[in-house]
Amino acid sequence: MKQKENLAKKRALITGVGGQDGSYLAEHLLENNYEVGGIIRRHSVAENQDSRIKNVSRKMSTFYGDVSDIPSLIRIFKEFNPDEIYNLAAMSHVRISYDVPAYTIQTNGMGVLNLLEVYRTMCPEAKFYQASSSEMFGNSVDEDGIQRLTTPMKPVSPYGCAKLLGFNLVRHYRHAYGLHACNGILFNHESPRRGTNFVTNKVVKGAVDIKKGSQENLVLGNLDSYRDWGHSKDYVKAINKIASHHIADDWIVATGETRSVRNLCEIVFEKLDMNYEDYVVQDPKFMRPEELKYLKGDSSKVREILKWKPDYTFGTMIDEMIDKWMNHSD
Ligand code: F7E
Repeated sequence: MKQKENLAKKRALITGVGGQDGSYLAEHLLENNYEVGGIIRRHSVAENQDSRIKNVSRKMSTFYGDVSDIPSLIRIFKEFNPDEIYNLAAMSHVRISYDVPAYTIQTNGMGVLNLLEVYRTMCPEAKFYQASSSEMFGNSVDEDGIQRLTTPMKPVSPYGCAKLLGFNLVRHYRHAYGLHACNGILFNHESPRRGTNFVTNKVVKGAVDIKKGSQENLVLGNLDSYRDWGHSKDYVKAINKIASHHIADDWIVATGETRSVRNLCEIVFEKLDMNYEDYVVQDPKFMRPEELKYLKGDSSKVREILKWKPDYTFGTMIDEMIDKWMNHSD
């Protein structure tokens, strides 16, 4: 009987499984009776390689590989033979993409092409999910202050340009070859697992360290950009719904609420009984050559058709992140 159940299990392969979303997605899929394979990149600090998937690494298969290394993809596809492929591998930091533009295009753009080709030639019956990003919109926004699937995409960073290449390749492969290839355009999503060089976790960790007396101030860049911030744990549920839906399509996942980095600081410091104005200082080194100023997404399609809705609010997400750093010791 057990063997029968195992045979029926869907096999999901996740690139970027060691990241914030990859780790939550692996947990979500395991809870939903998937067999999970994850591609991890070699890291010189061995402990960092799989630190986010420590809880689940024994329940899944992991493979060394890279989306820019086609032989590695061929080897992994042969061995794992996926039914669903989730491409979450990326150089995910927008500010850093201006420093390493070619690497960013190579990984976030050409990497998608590599993966699509291996998918098309080795397992075209599988379903494919591409982690597309609200960064593709750049400073384009509809008159009512919302980004939708019809809003023109005019990226303002190497990261956004590379993601737009990946997005278009996925649409092209879907139309040209009849593949089940989908895009999820995800707006910003955070969690206690977010890297501390992204603004939410940088602000939360910094404020907690100031509260504990181990840091004097918090150095940030632009305080006046607006973001639509959700929780990664909610968003990976949408990712799974998008990939496994019977129609391959493009979707937006967002909360529909927007707030400034300044307001994020206000809220986090207030929760810790402090005033951000006493501690936050700005340094041009954290500014971007071209800033994406405002994001607020229309996710009505994923809510109506796939019945997705987030469980976290902005407040409960920030509380969870504060808790992590309050109880953290180095
Ligand atoms: O910046 C401002 C910064 O780095 C948010 C990635 O997941 O979401 C993310 O990209 C805002 C920007 O995220 C600092 O200028 C101010 O306006 O947290 P972030 P992001 O660039 O929006 C999209 C959807 C993705 O796809 C990406 O992969 O905060 N900001 N001061 C700062 N940002 C950082 N990182 N550090 C600062 O000190």
